[in-house]
Amino acid sequence: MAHVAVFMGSASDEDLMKPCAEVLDSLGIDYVFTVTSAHRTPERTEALVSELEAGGCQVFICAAGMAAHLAGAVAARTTKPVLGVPLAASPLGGMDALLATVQMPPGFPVGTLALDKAGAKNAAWMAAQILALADPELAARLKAERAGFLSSVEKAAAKVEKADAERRAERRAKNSGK
Ligand code: RP5
Repeated sequence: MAHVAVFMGSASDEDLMKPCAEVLDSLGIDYVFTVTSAHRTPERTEALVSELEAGGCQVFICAAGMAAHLAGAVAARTTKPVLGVPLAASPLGGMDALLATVQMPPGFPVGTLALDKAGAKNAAWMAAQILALADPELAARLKAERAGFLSSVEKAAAKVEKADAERRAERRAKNSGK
């Protein structure tokens, strides 16, 4: 059963949204990953929301560029949480999609993430955090992932500090020989 739906406005959005699927996979979350457009296929969008919601979908992630109304159109049809990922798909660099996604009228919120791949990843993390409210196993997995982030930063810090110490030692040796 898919707990999360990932909708994109166009197949041209797929590359930017693959990282979202990767995070969901890494957390063992079942999801649907598909294309549907607020403007070009409004009936398909409406039918997908109804079908997936009836099948147990808990969170909708919607990514689109340009006049990005997909997340808003989905939010109009469900009271499940809707997360929006604005994509930079026009000469306006994503500002168009950001404003279209974030500026929802009261009562129809879209939790808007960052642009492009960063937002794609965080939409998946946010969806996982929402699901984890009612899933203690997933909550434990999220905590473990956080521990992984901590250790990767610590490793990176140790590497940077070591390289810096070596460069300083080299400079000191050079300067003392002058
Ligand atoms: C939006 O328009 C899509 O989400 C995409 O980002 C952009 C361009 O779509 P295509 O013309 O490539 O289908 O609706």
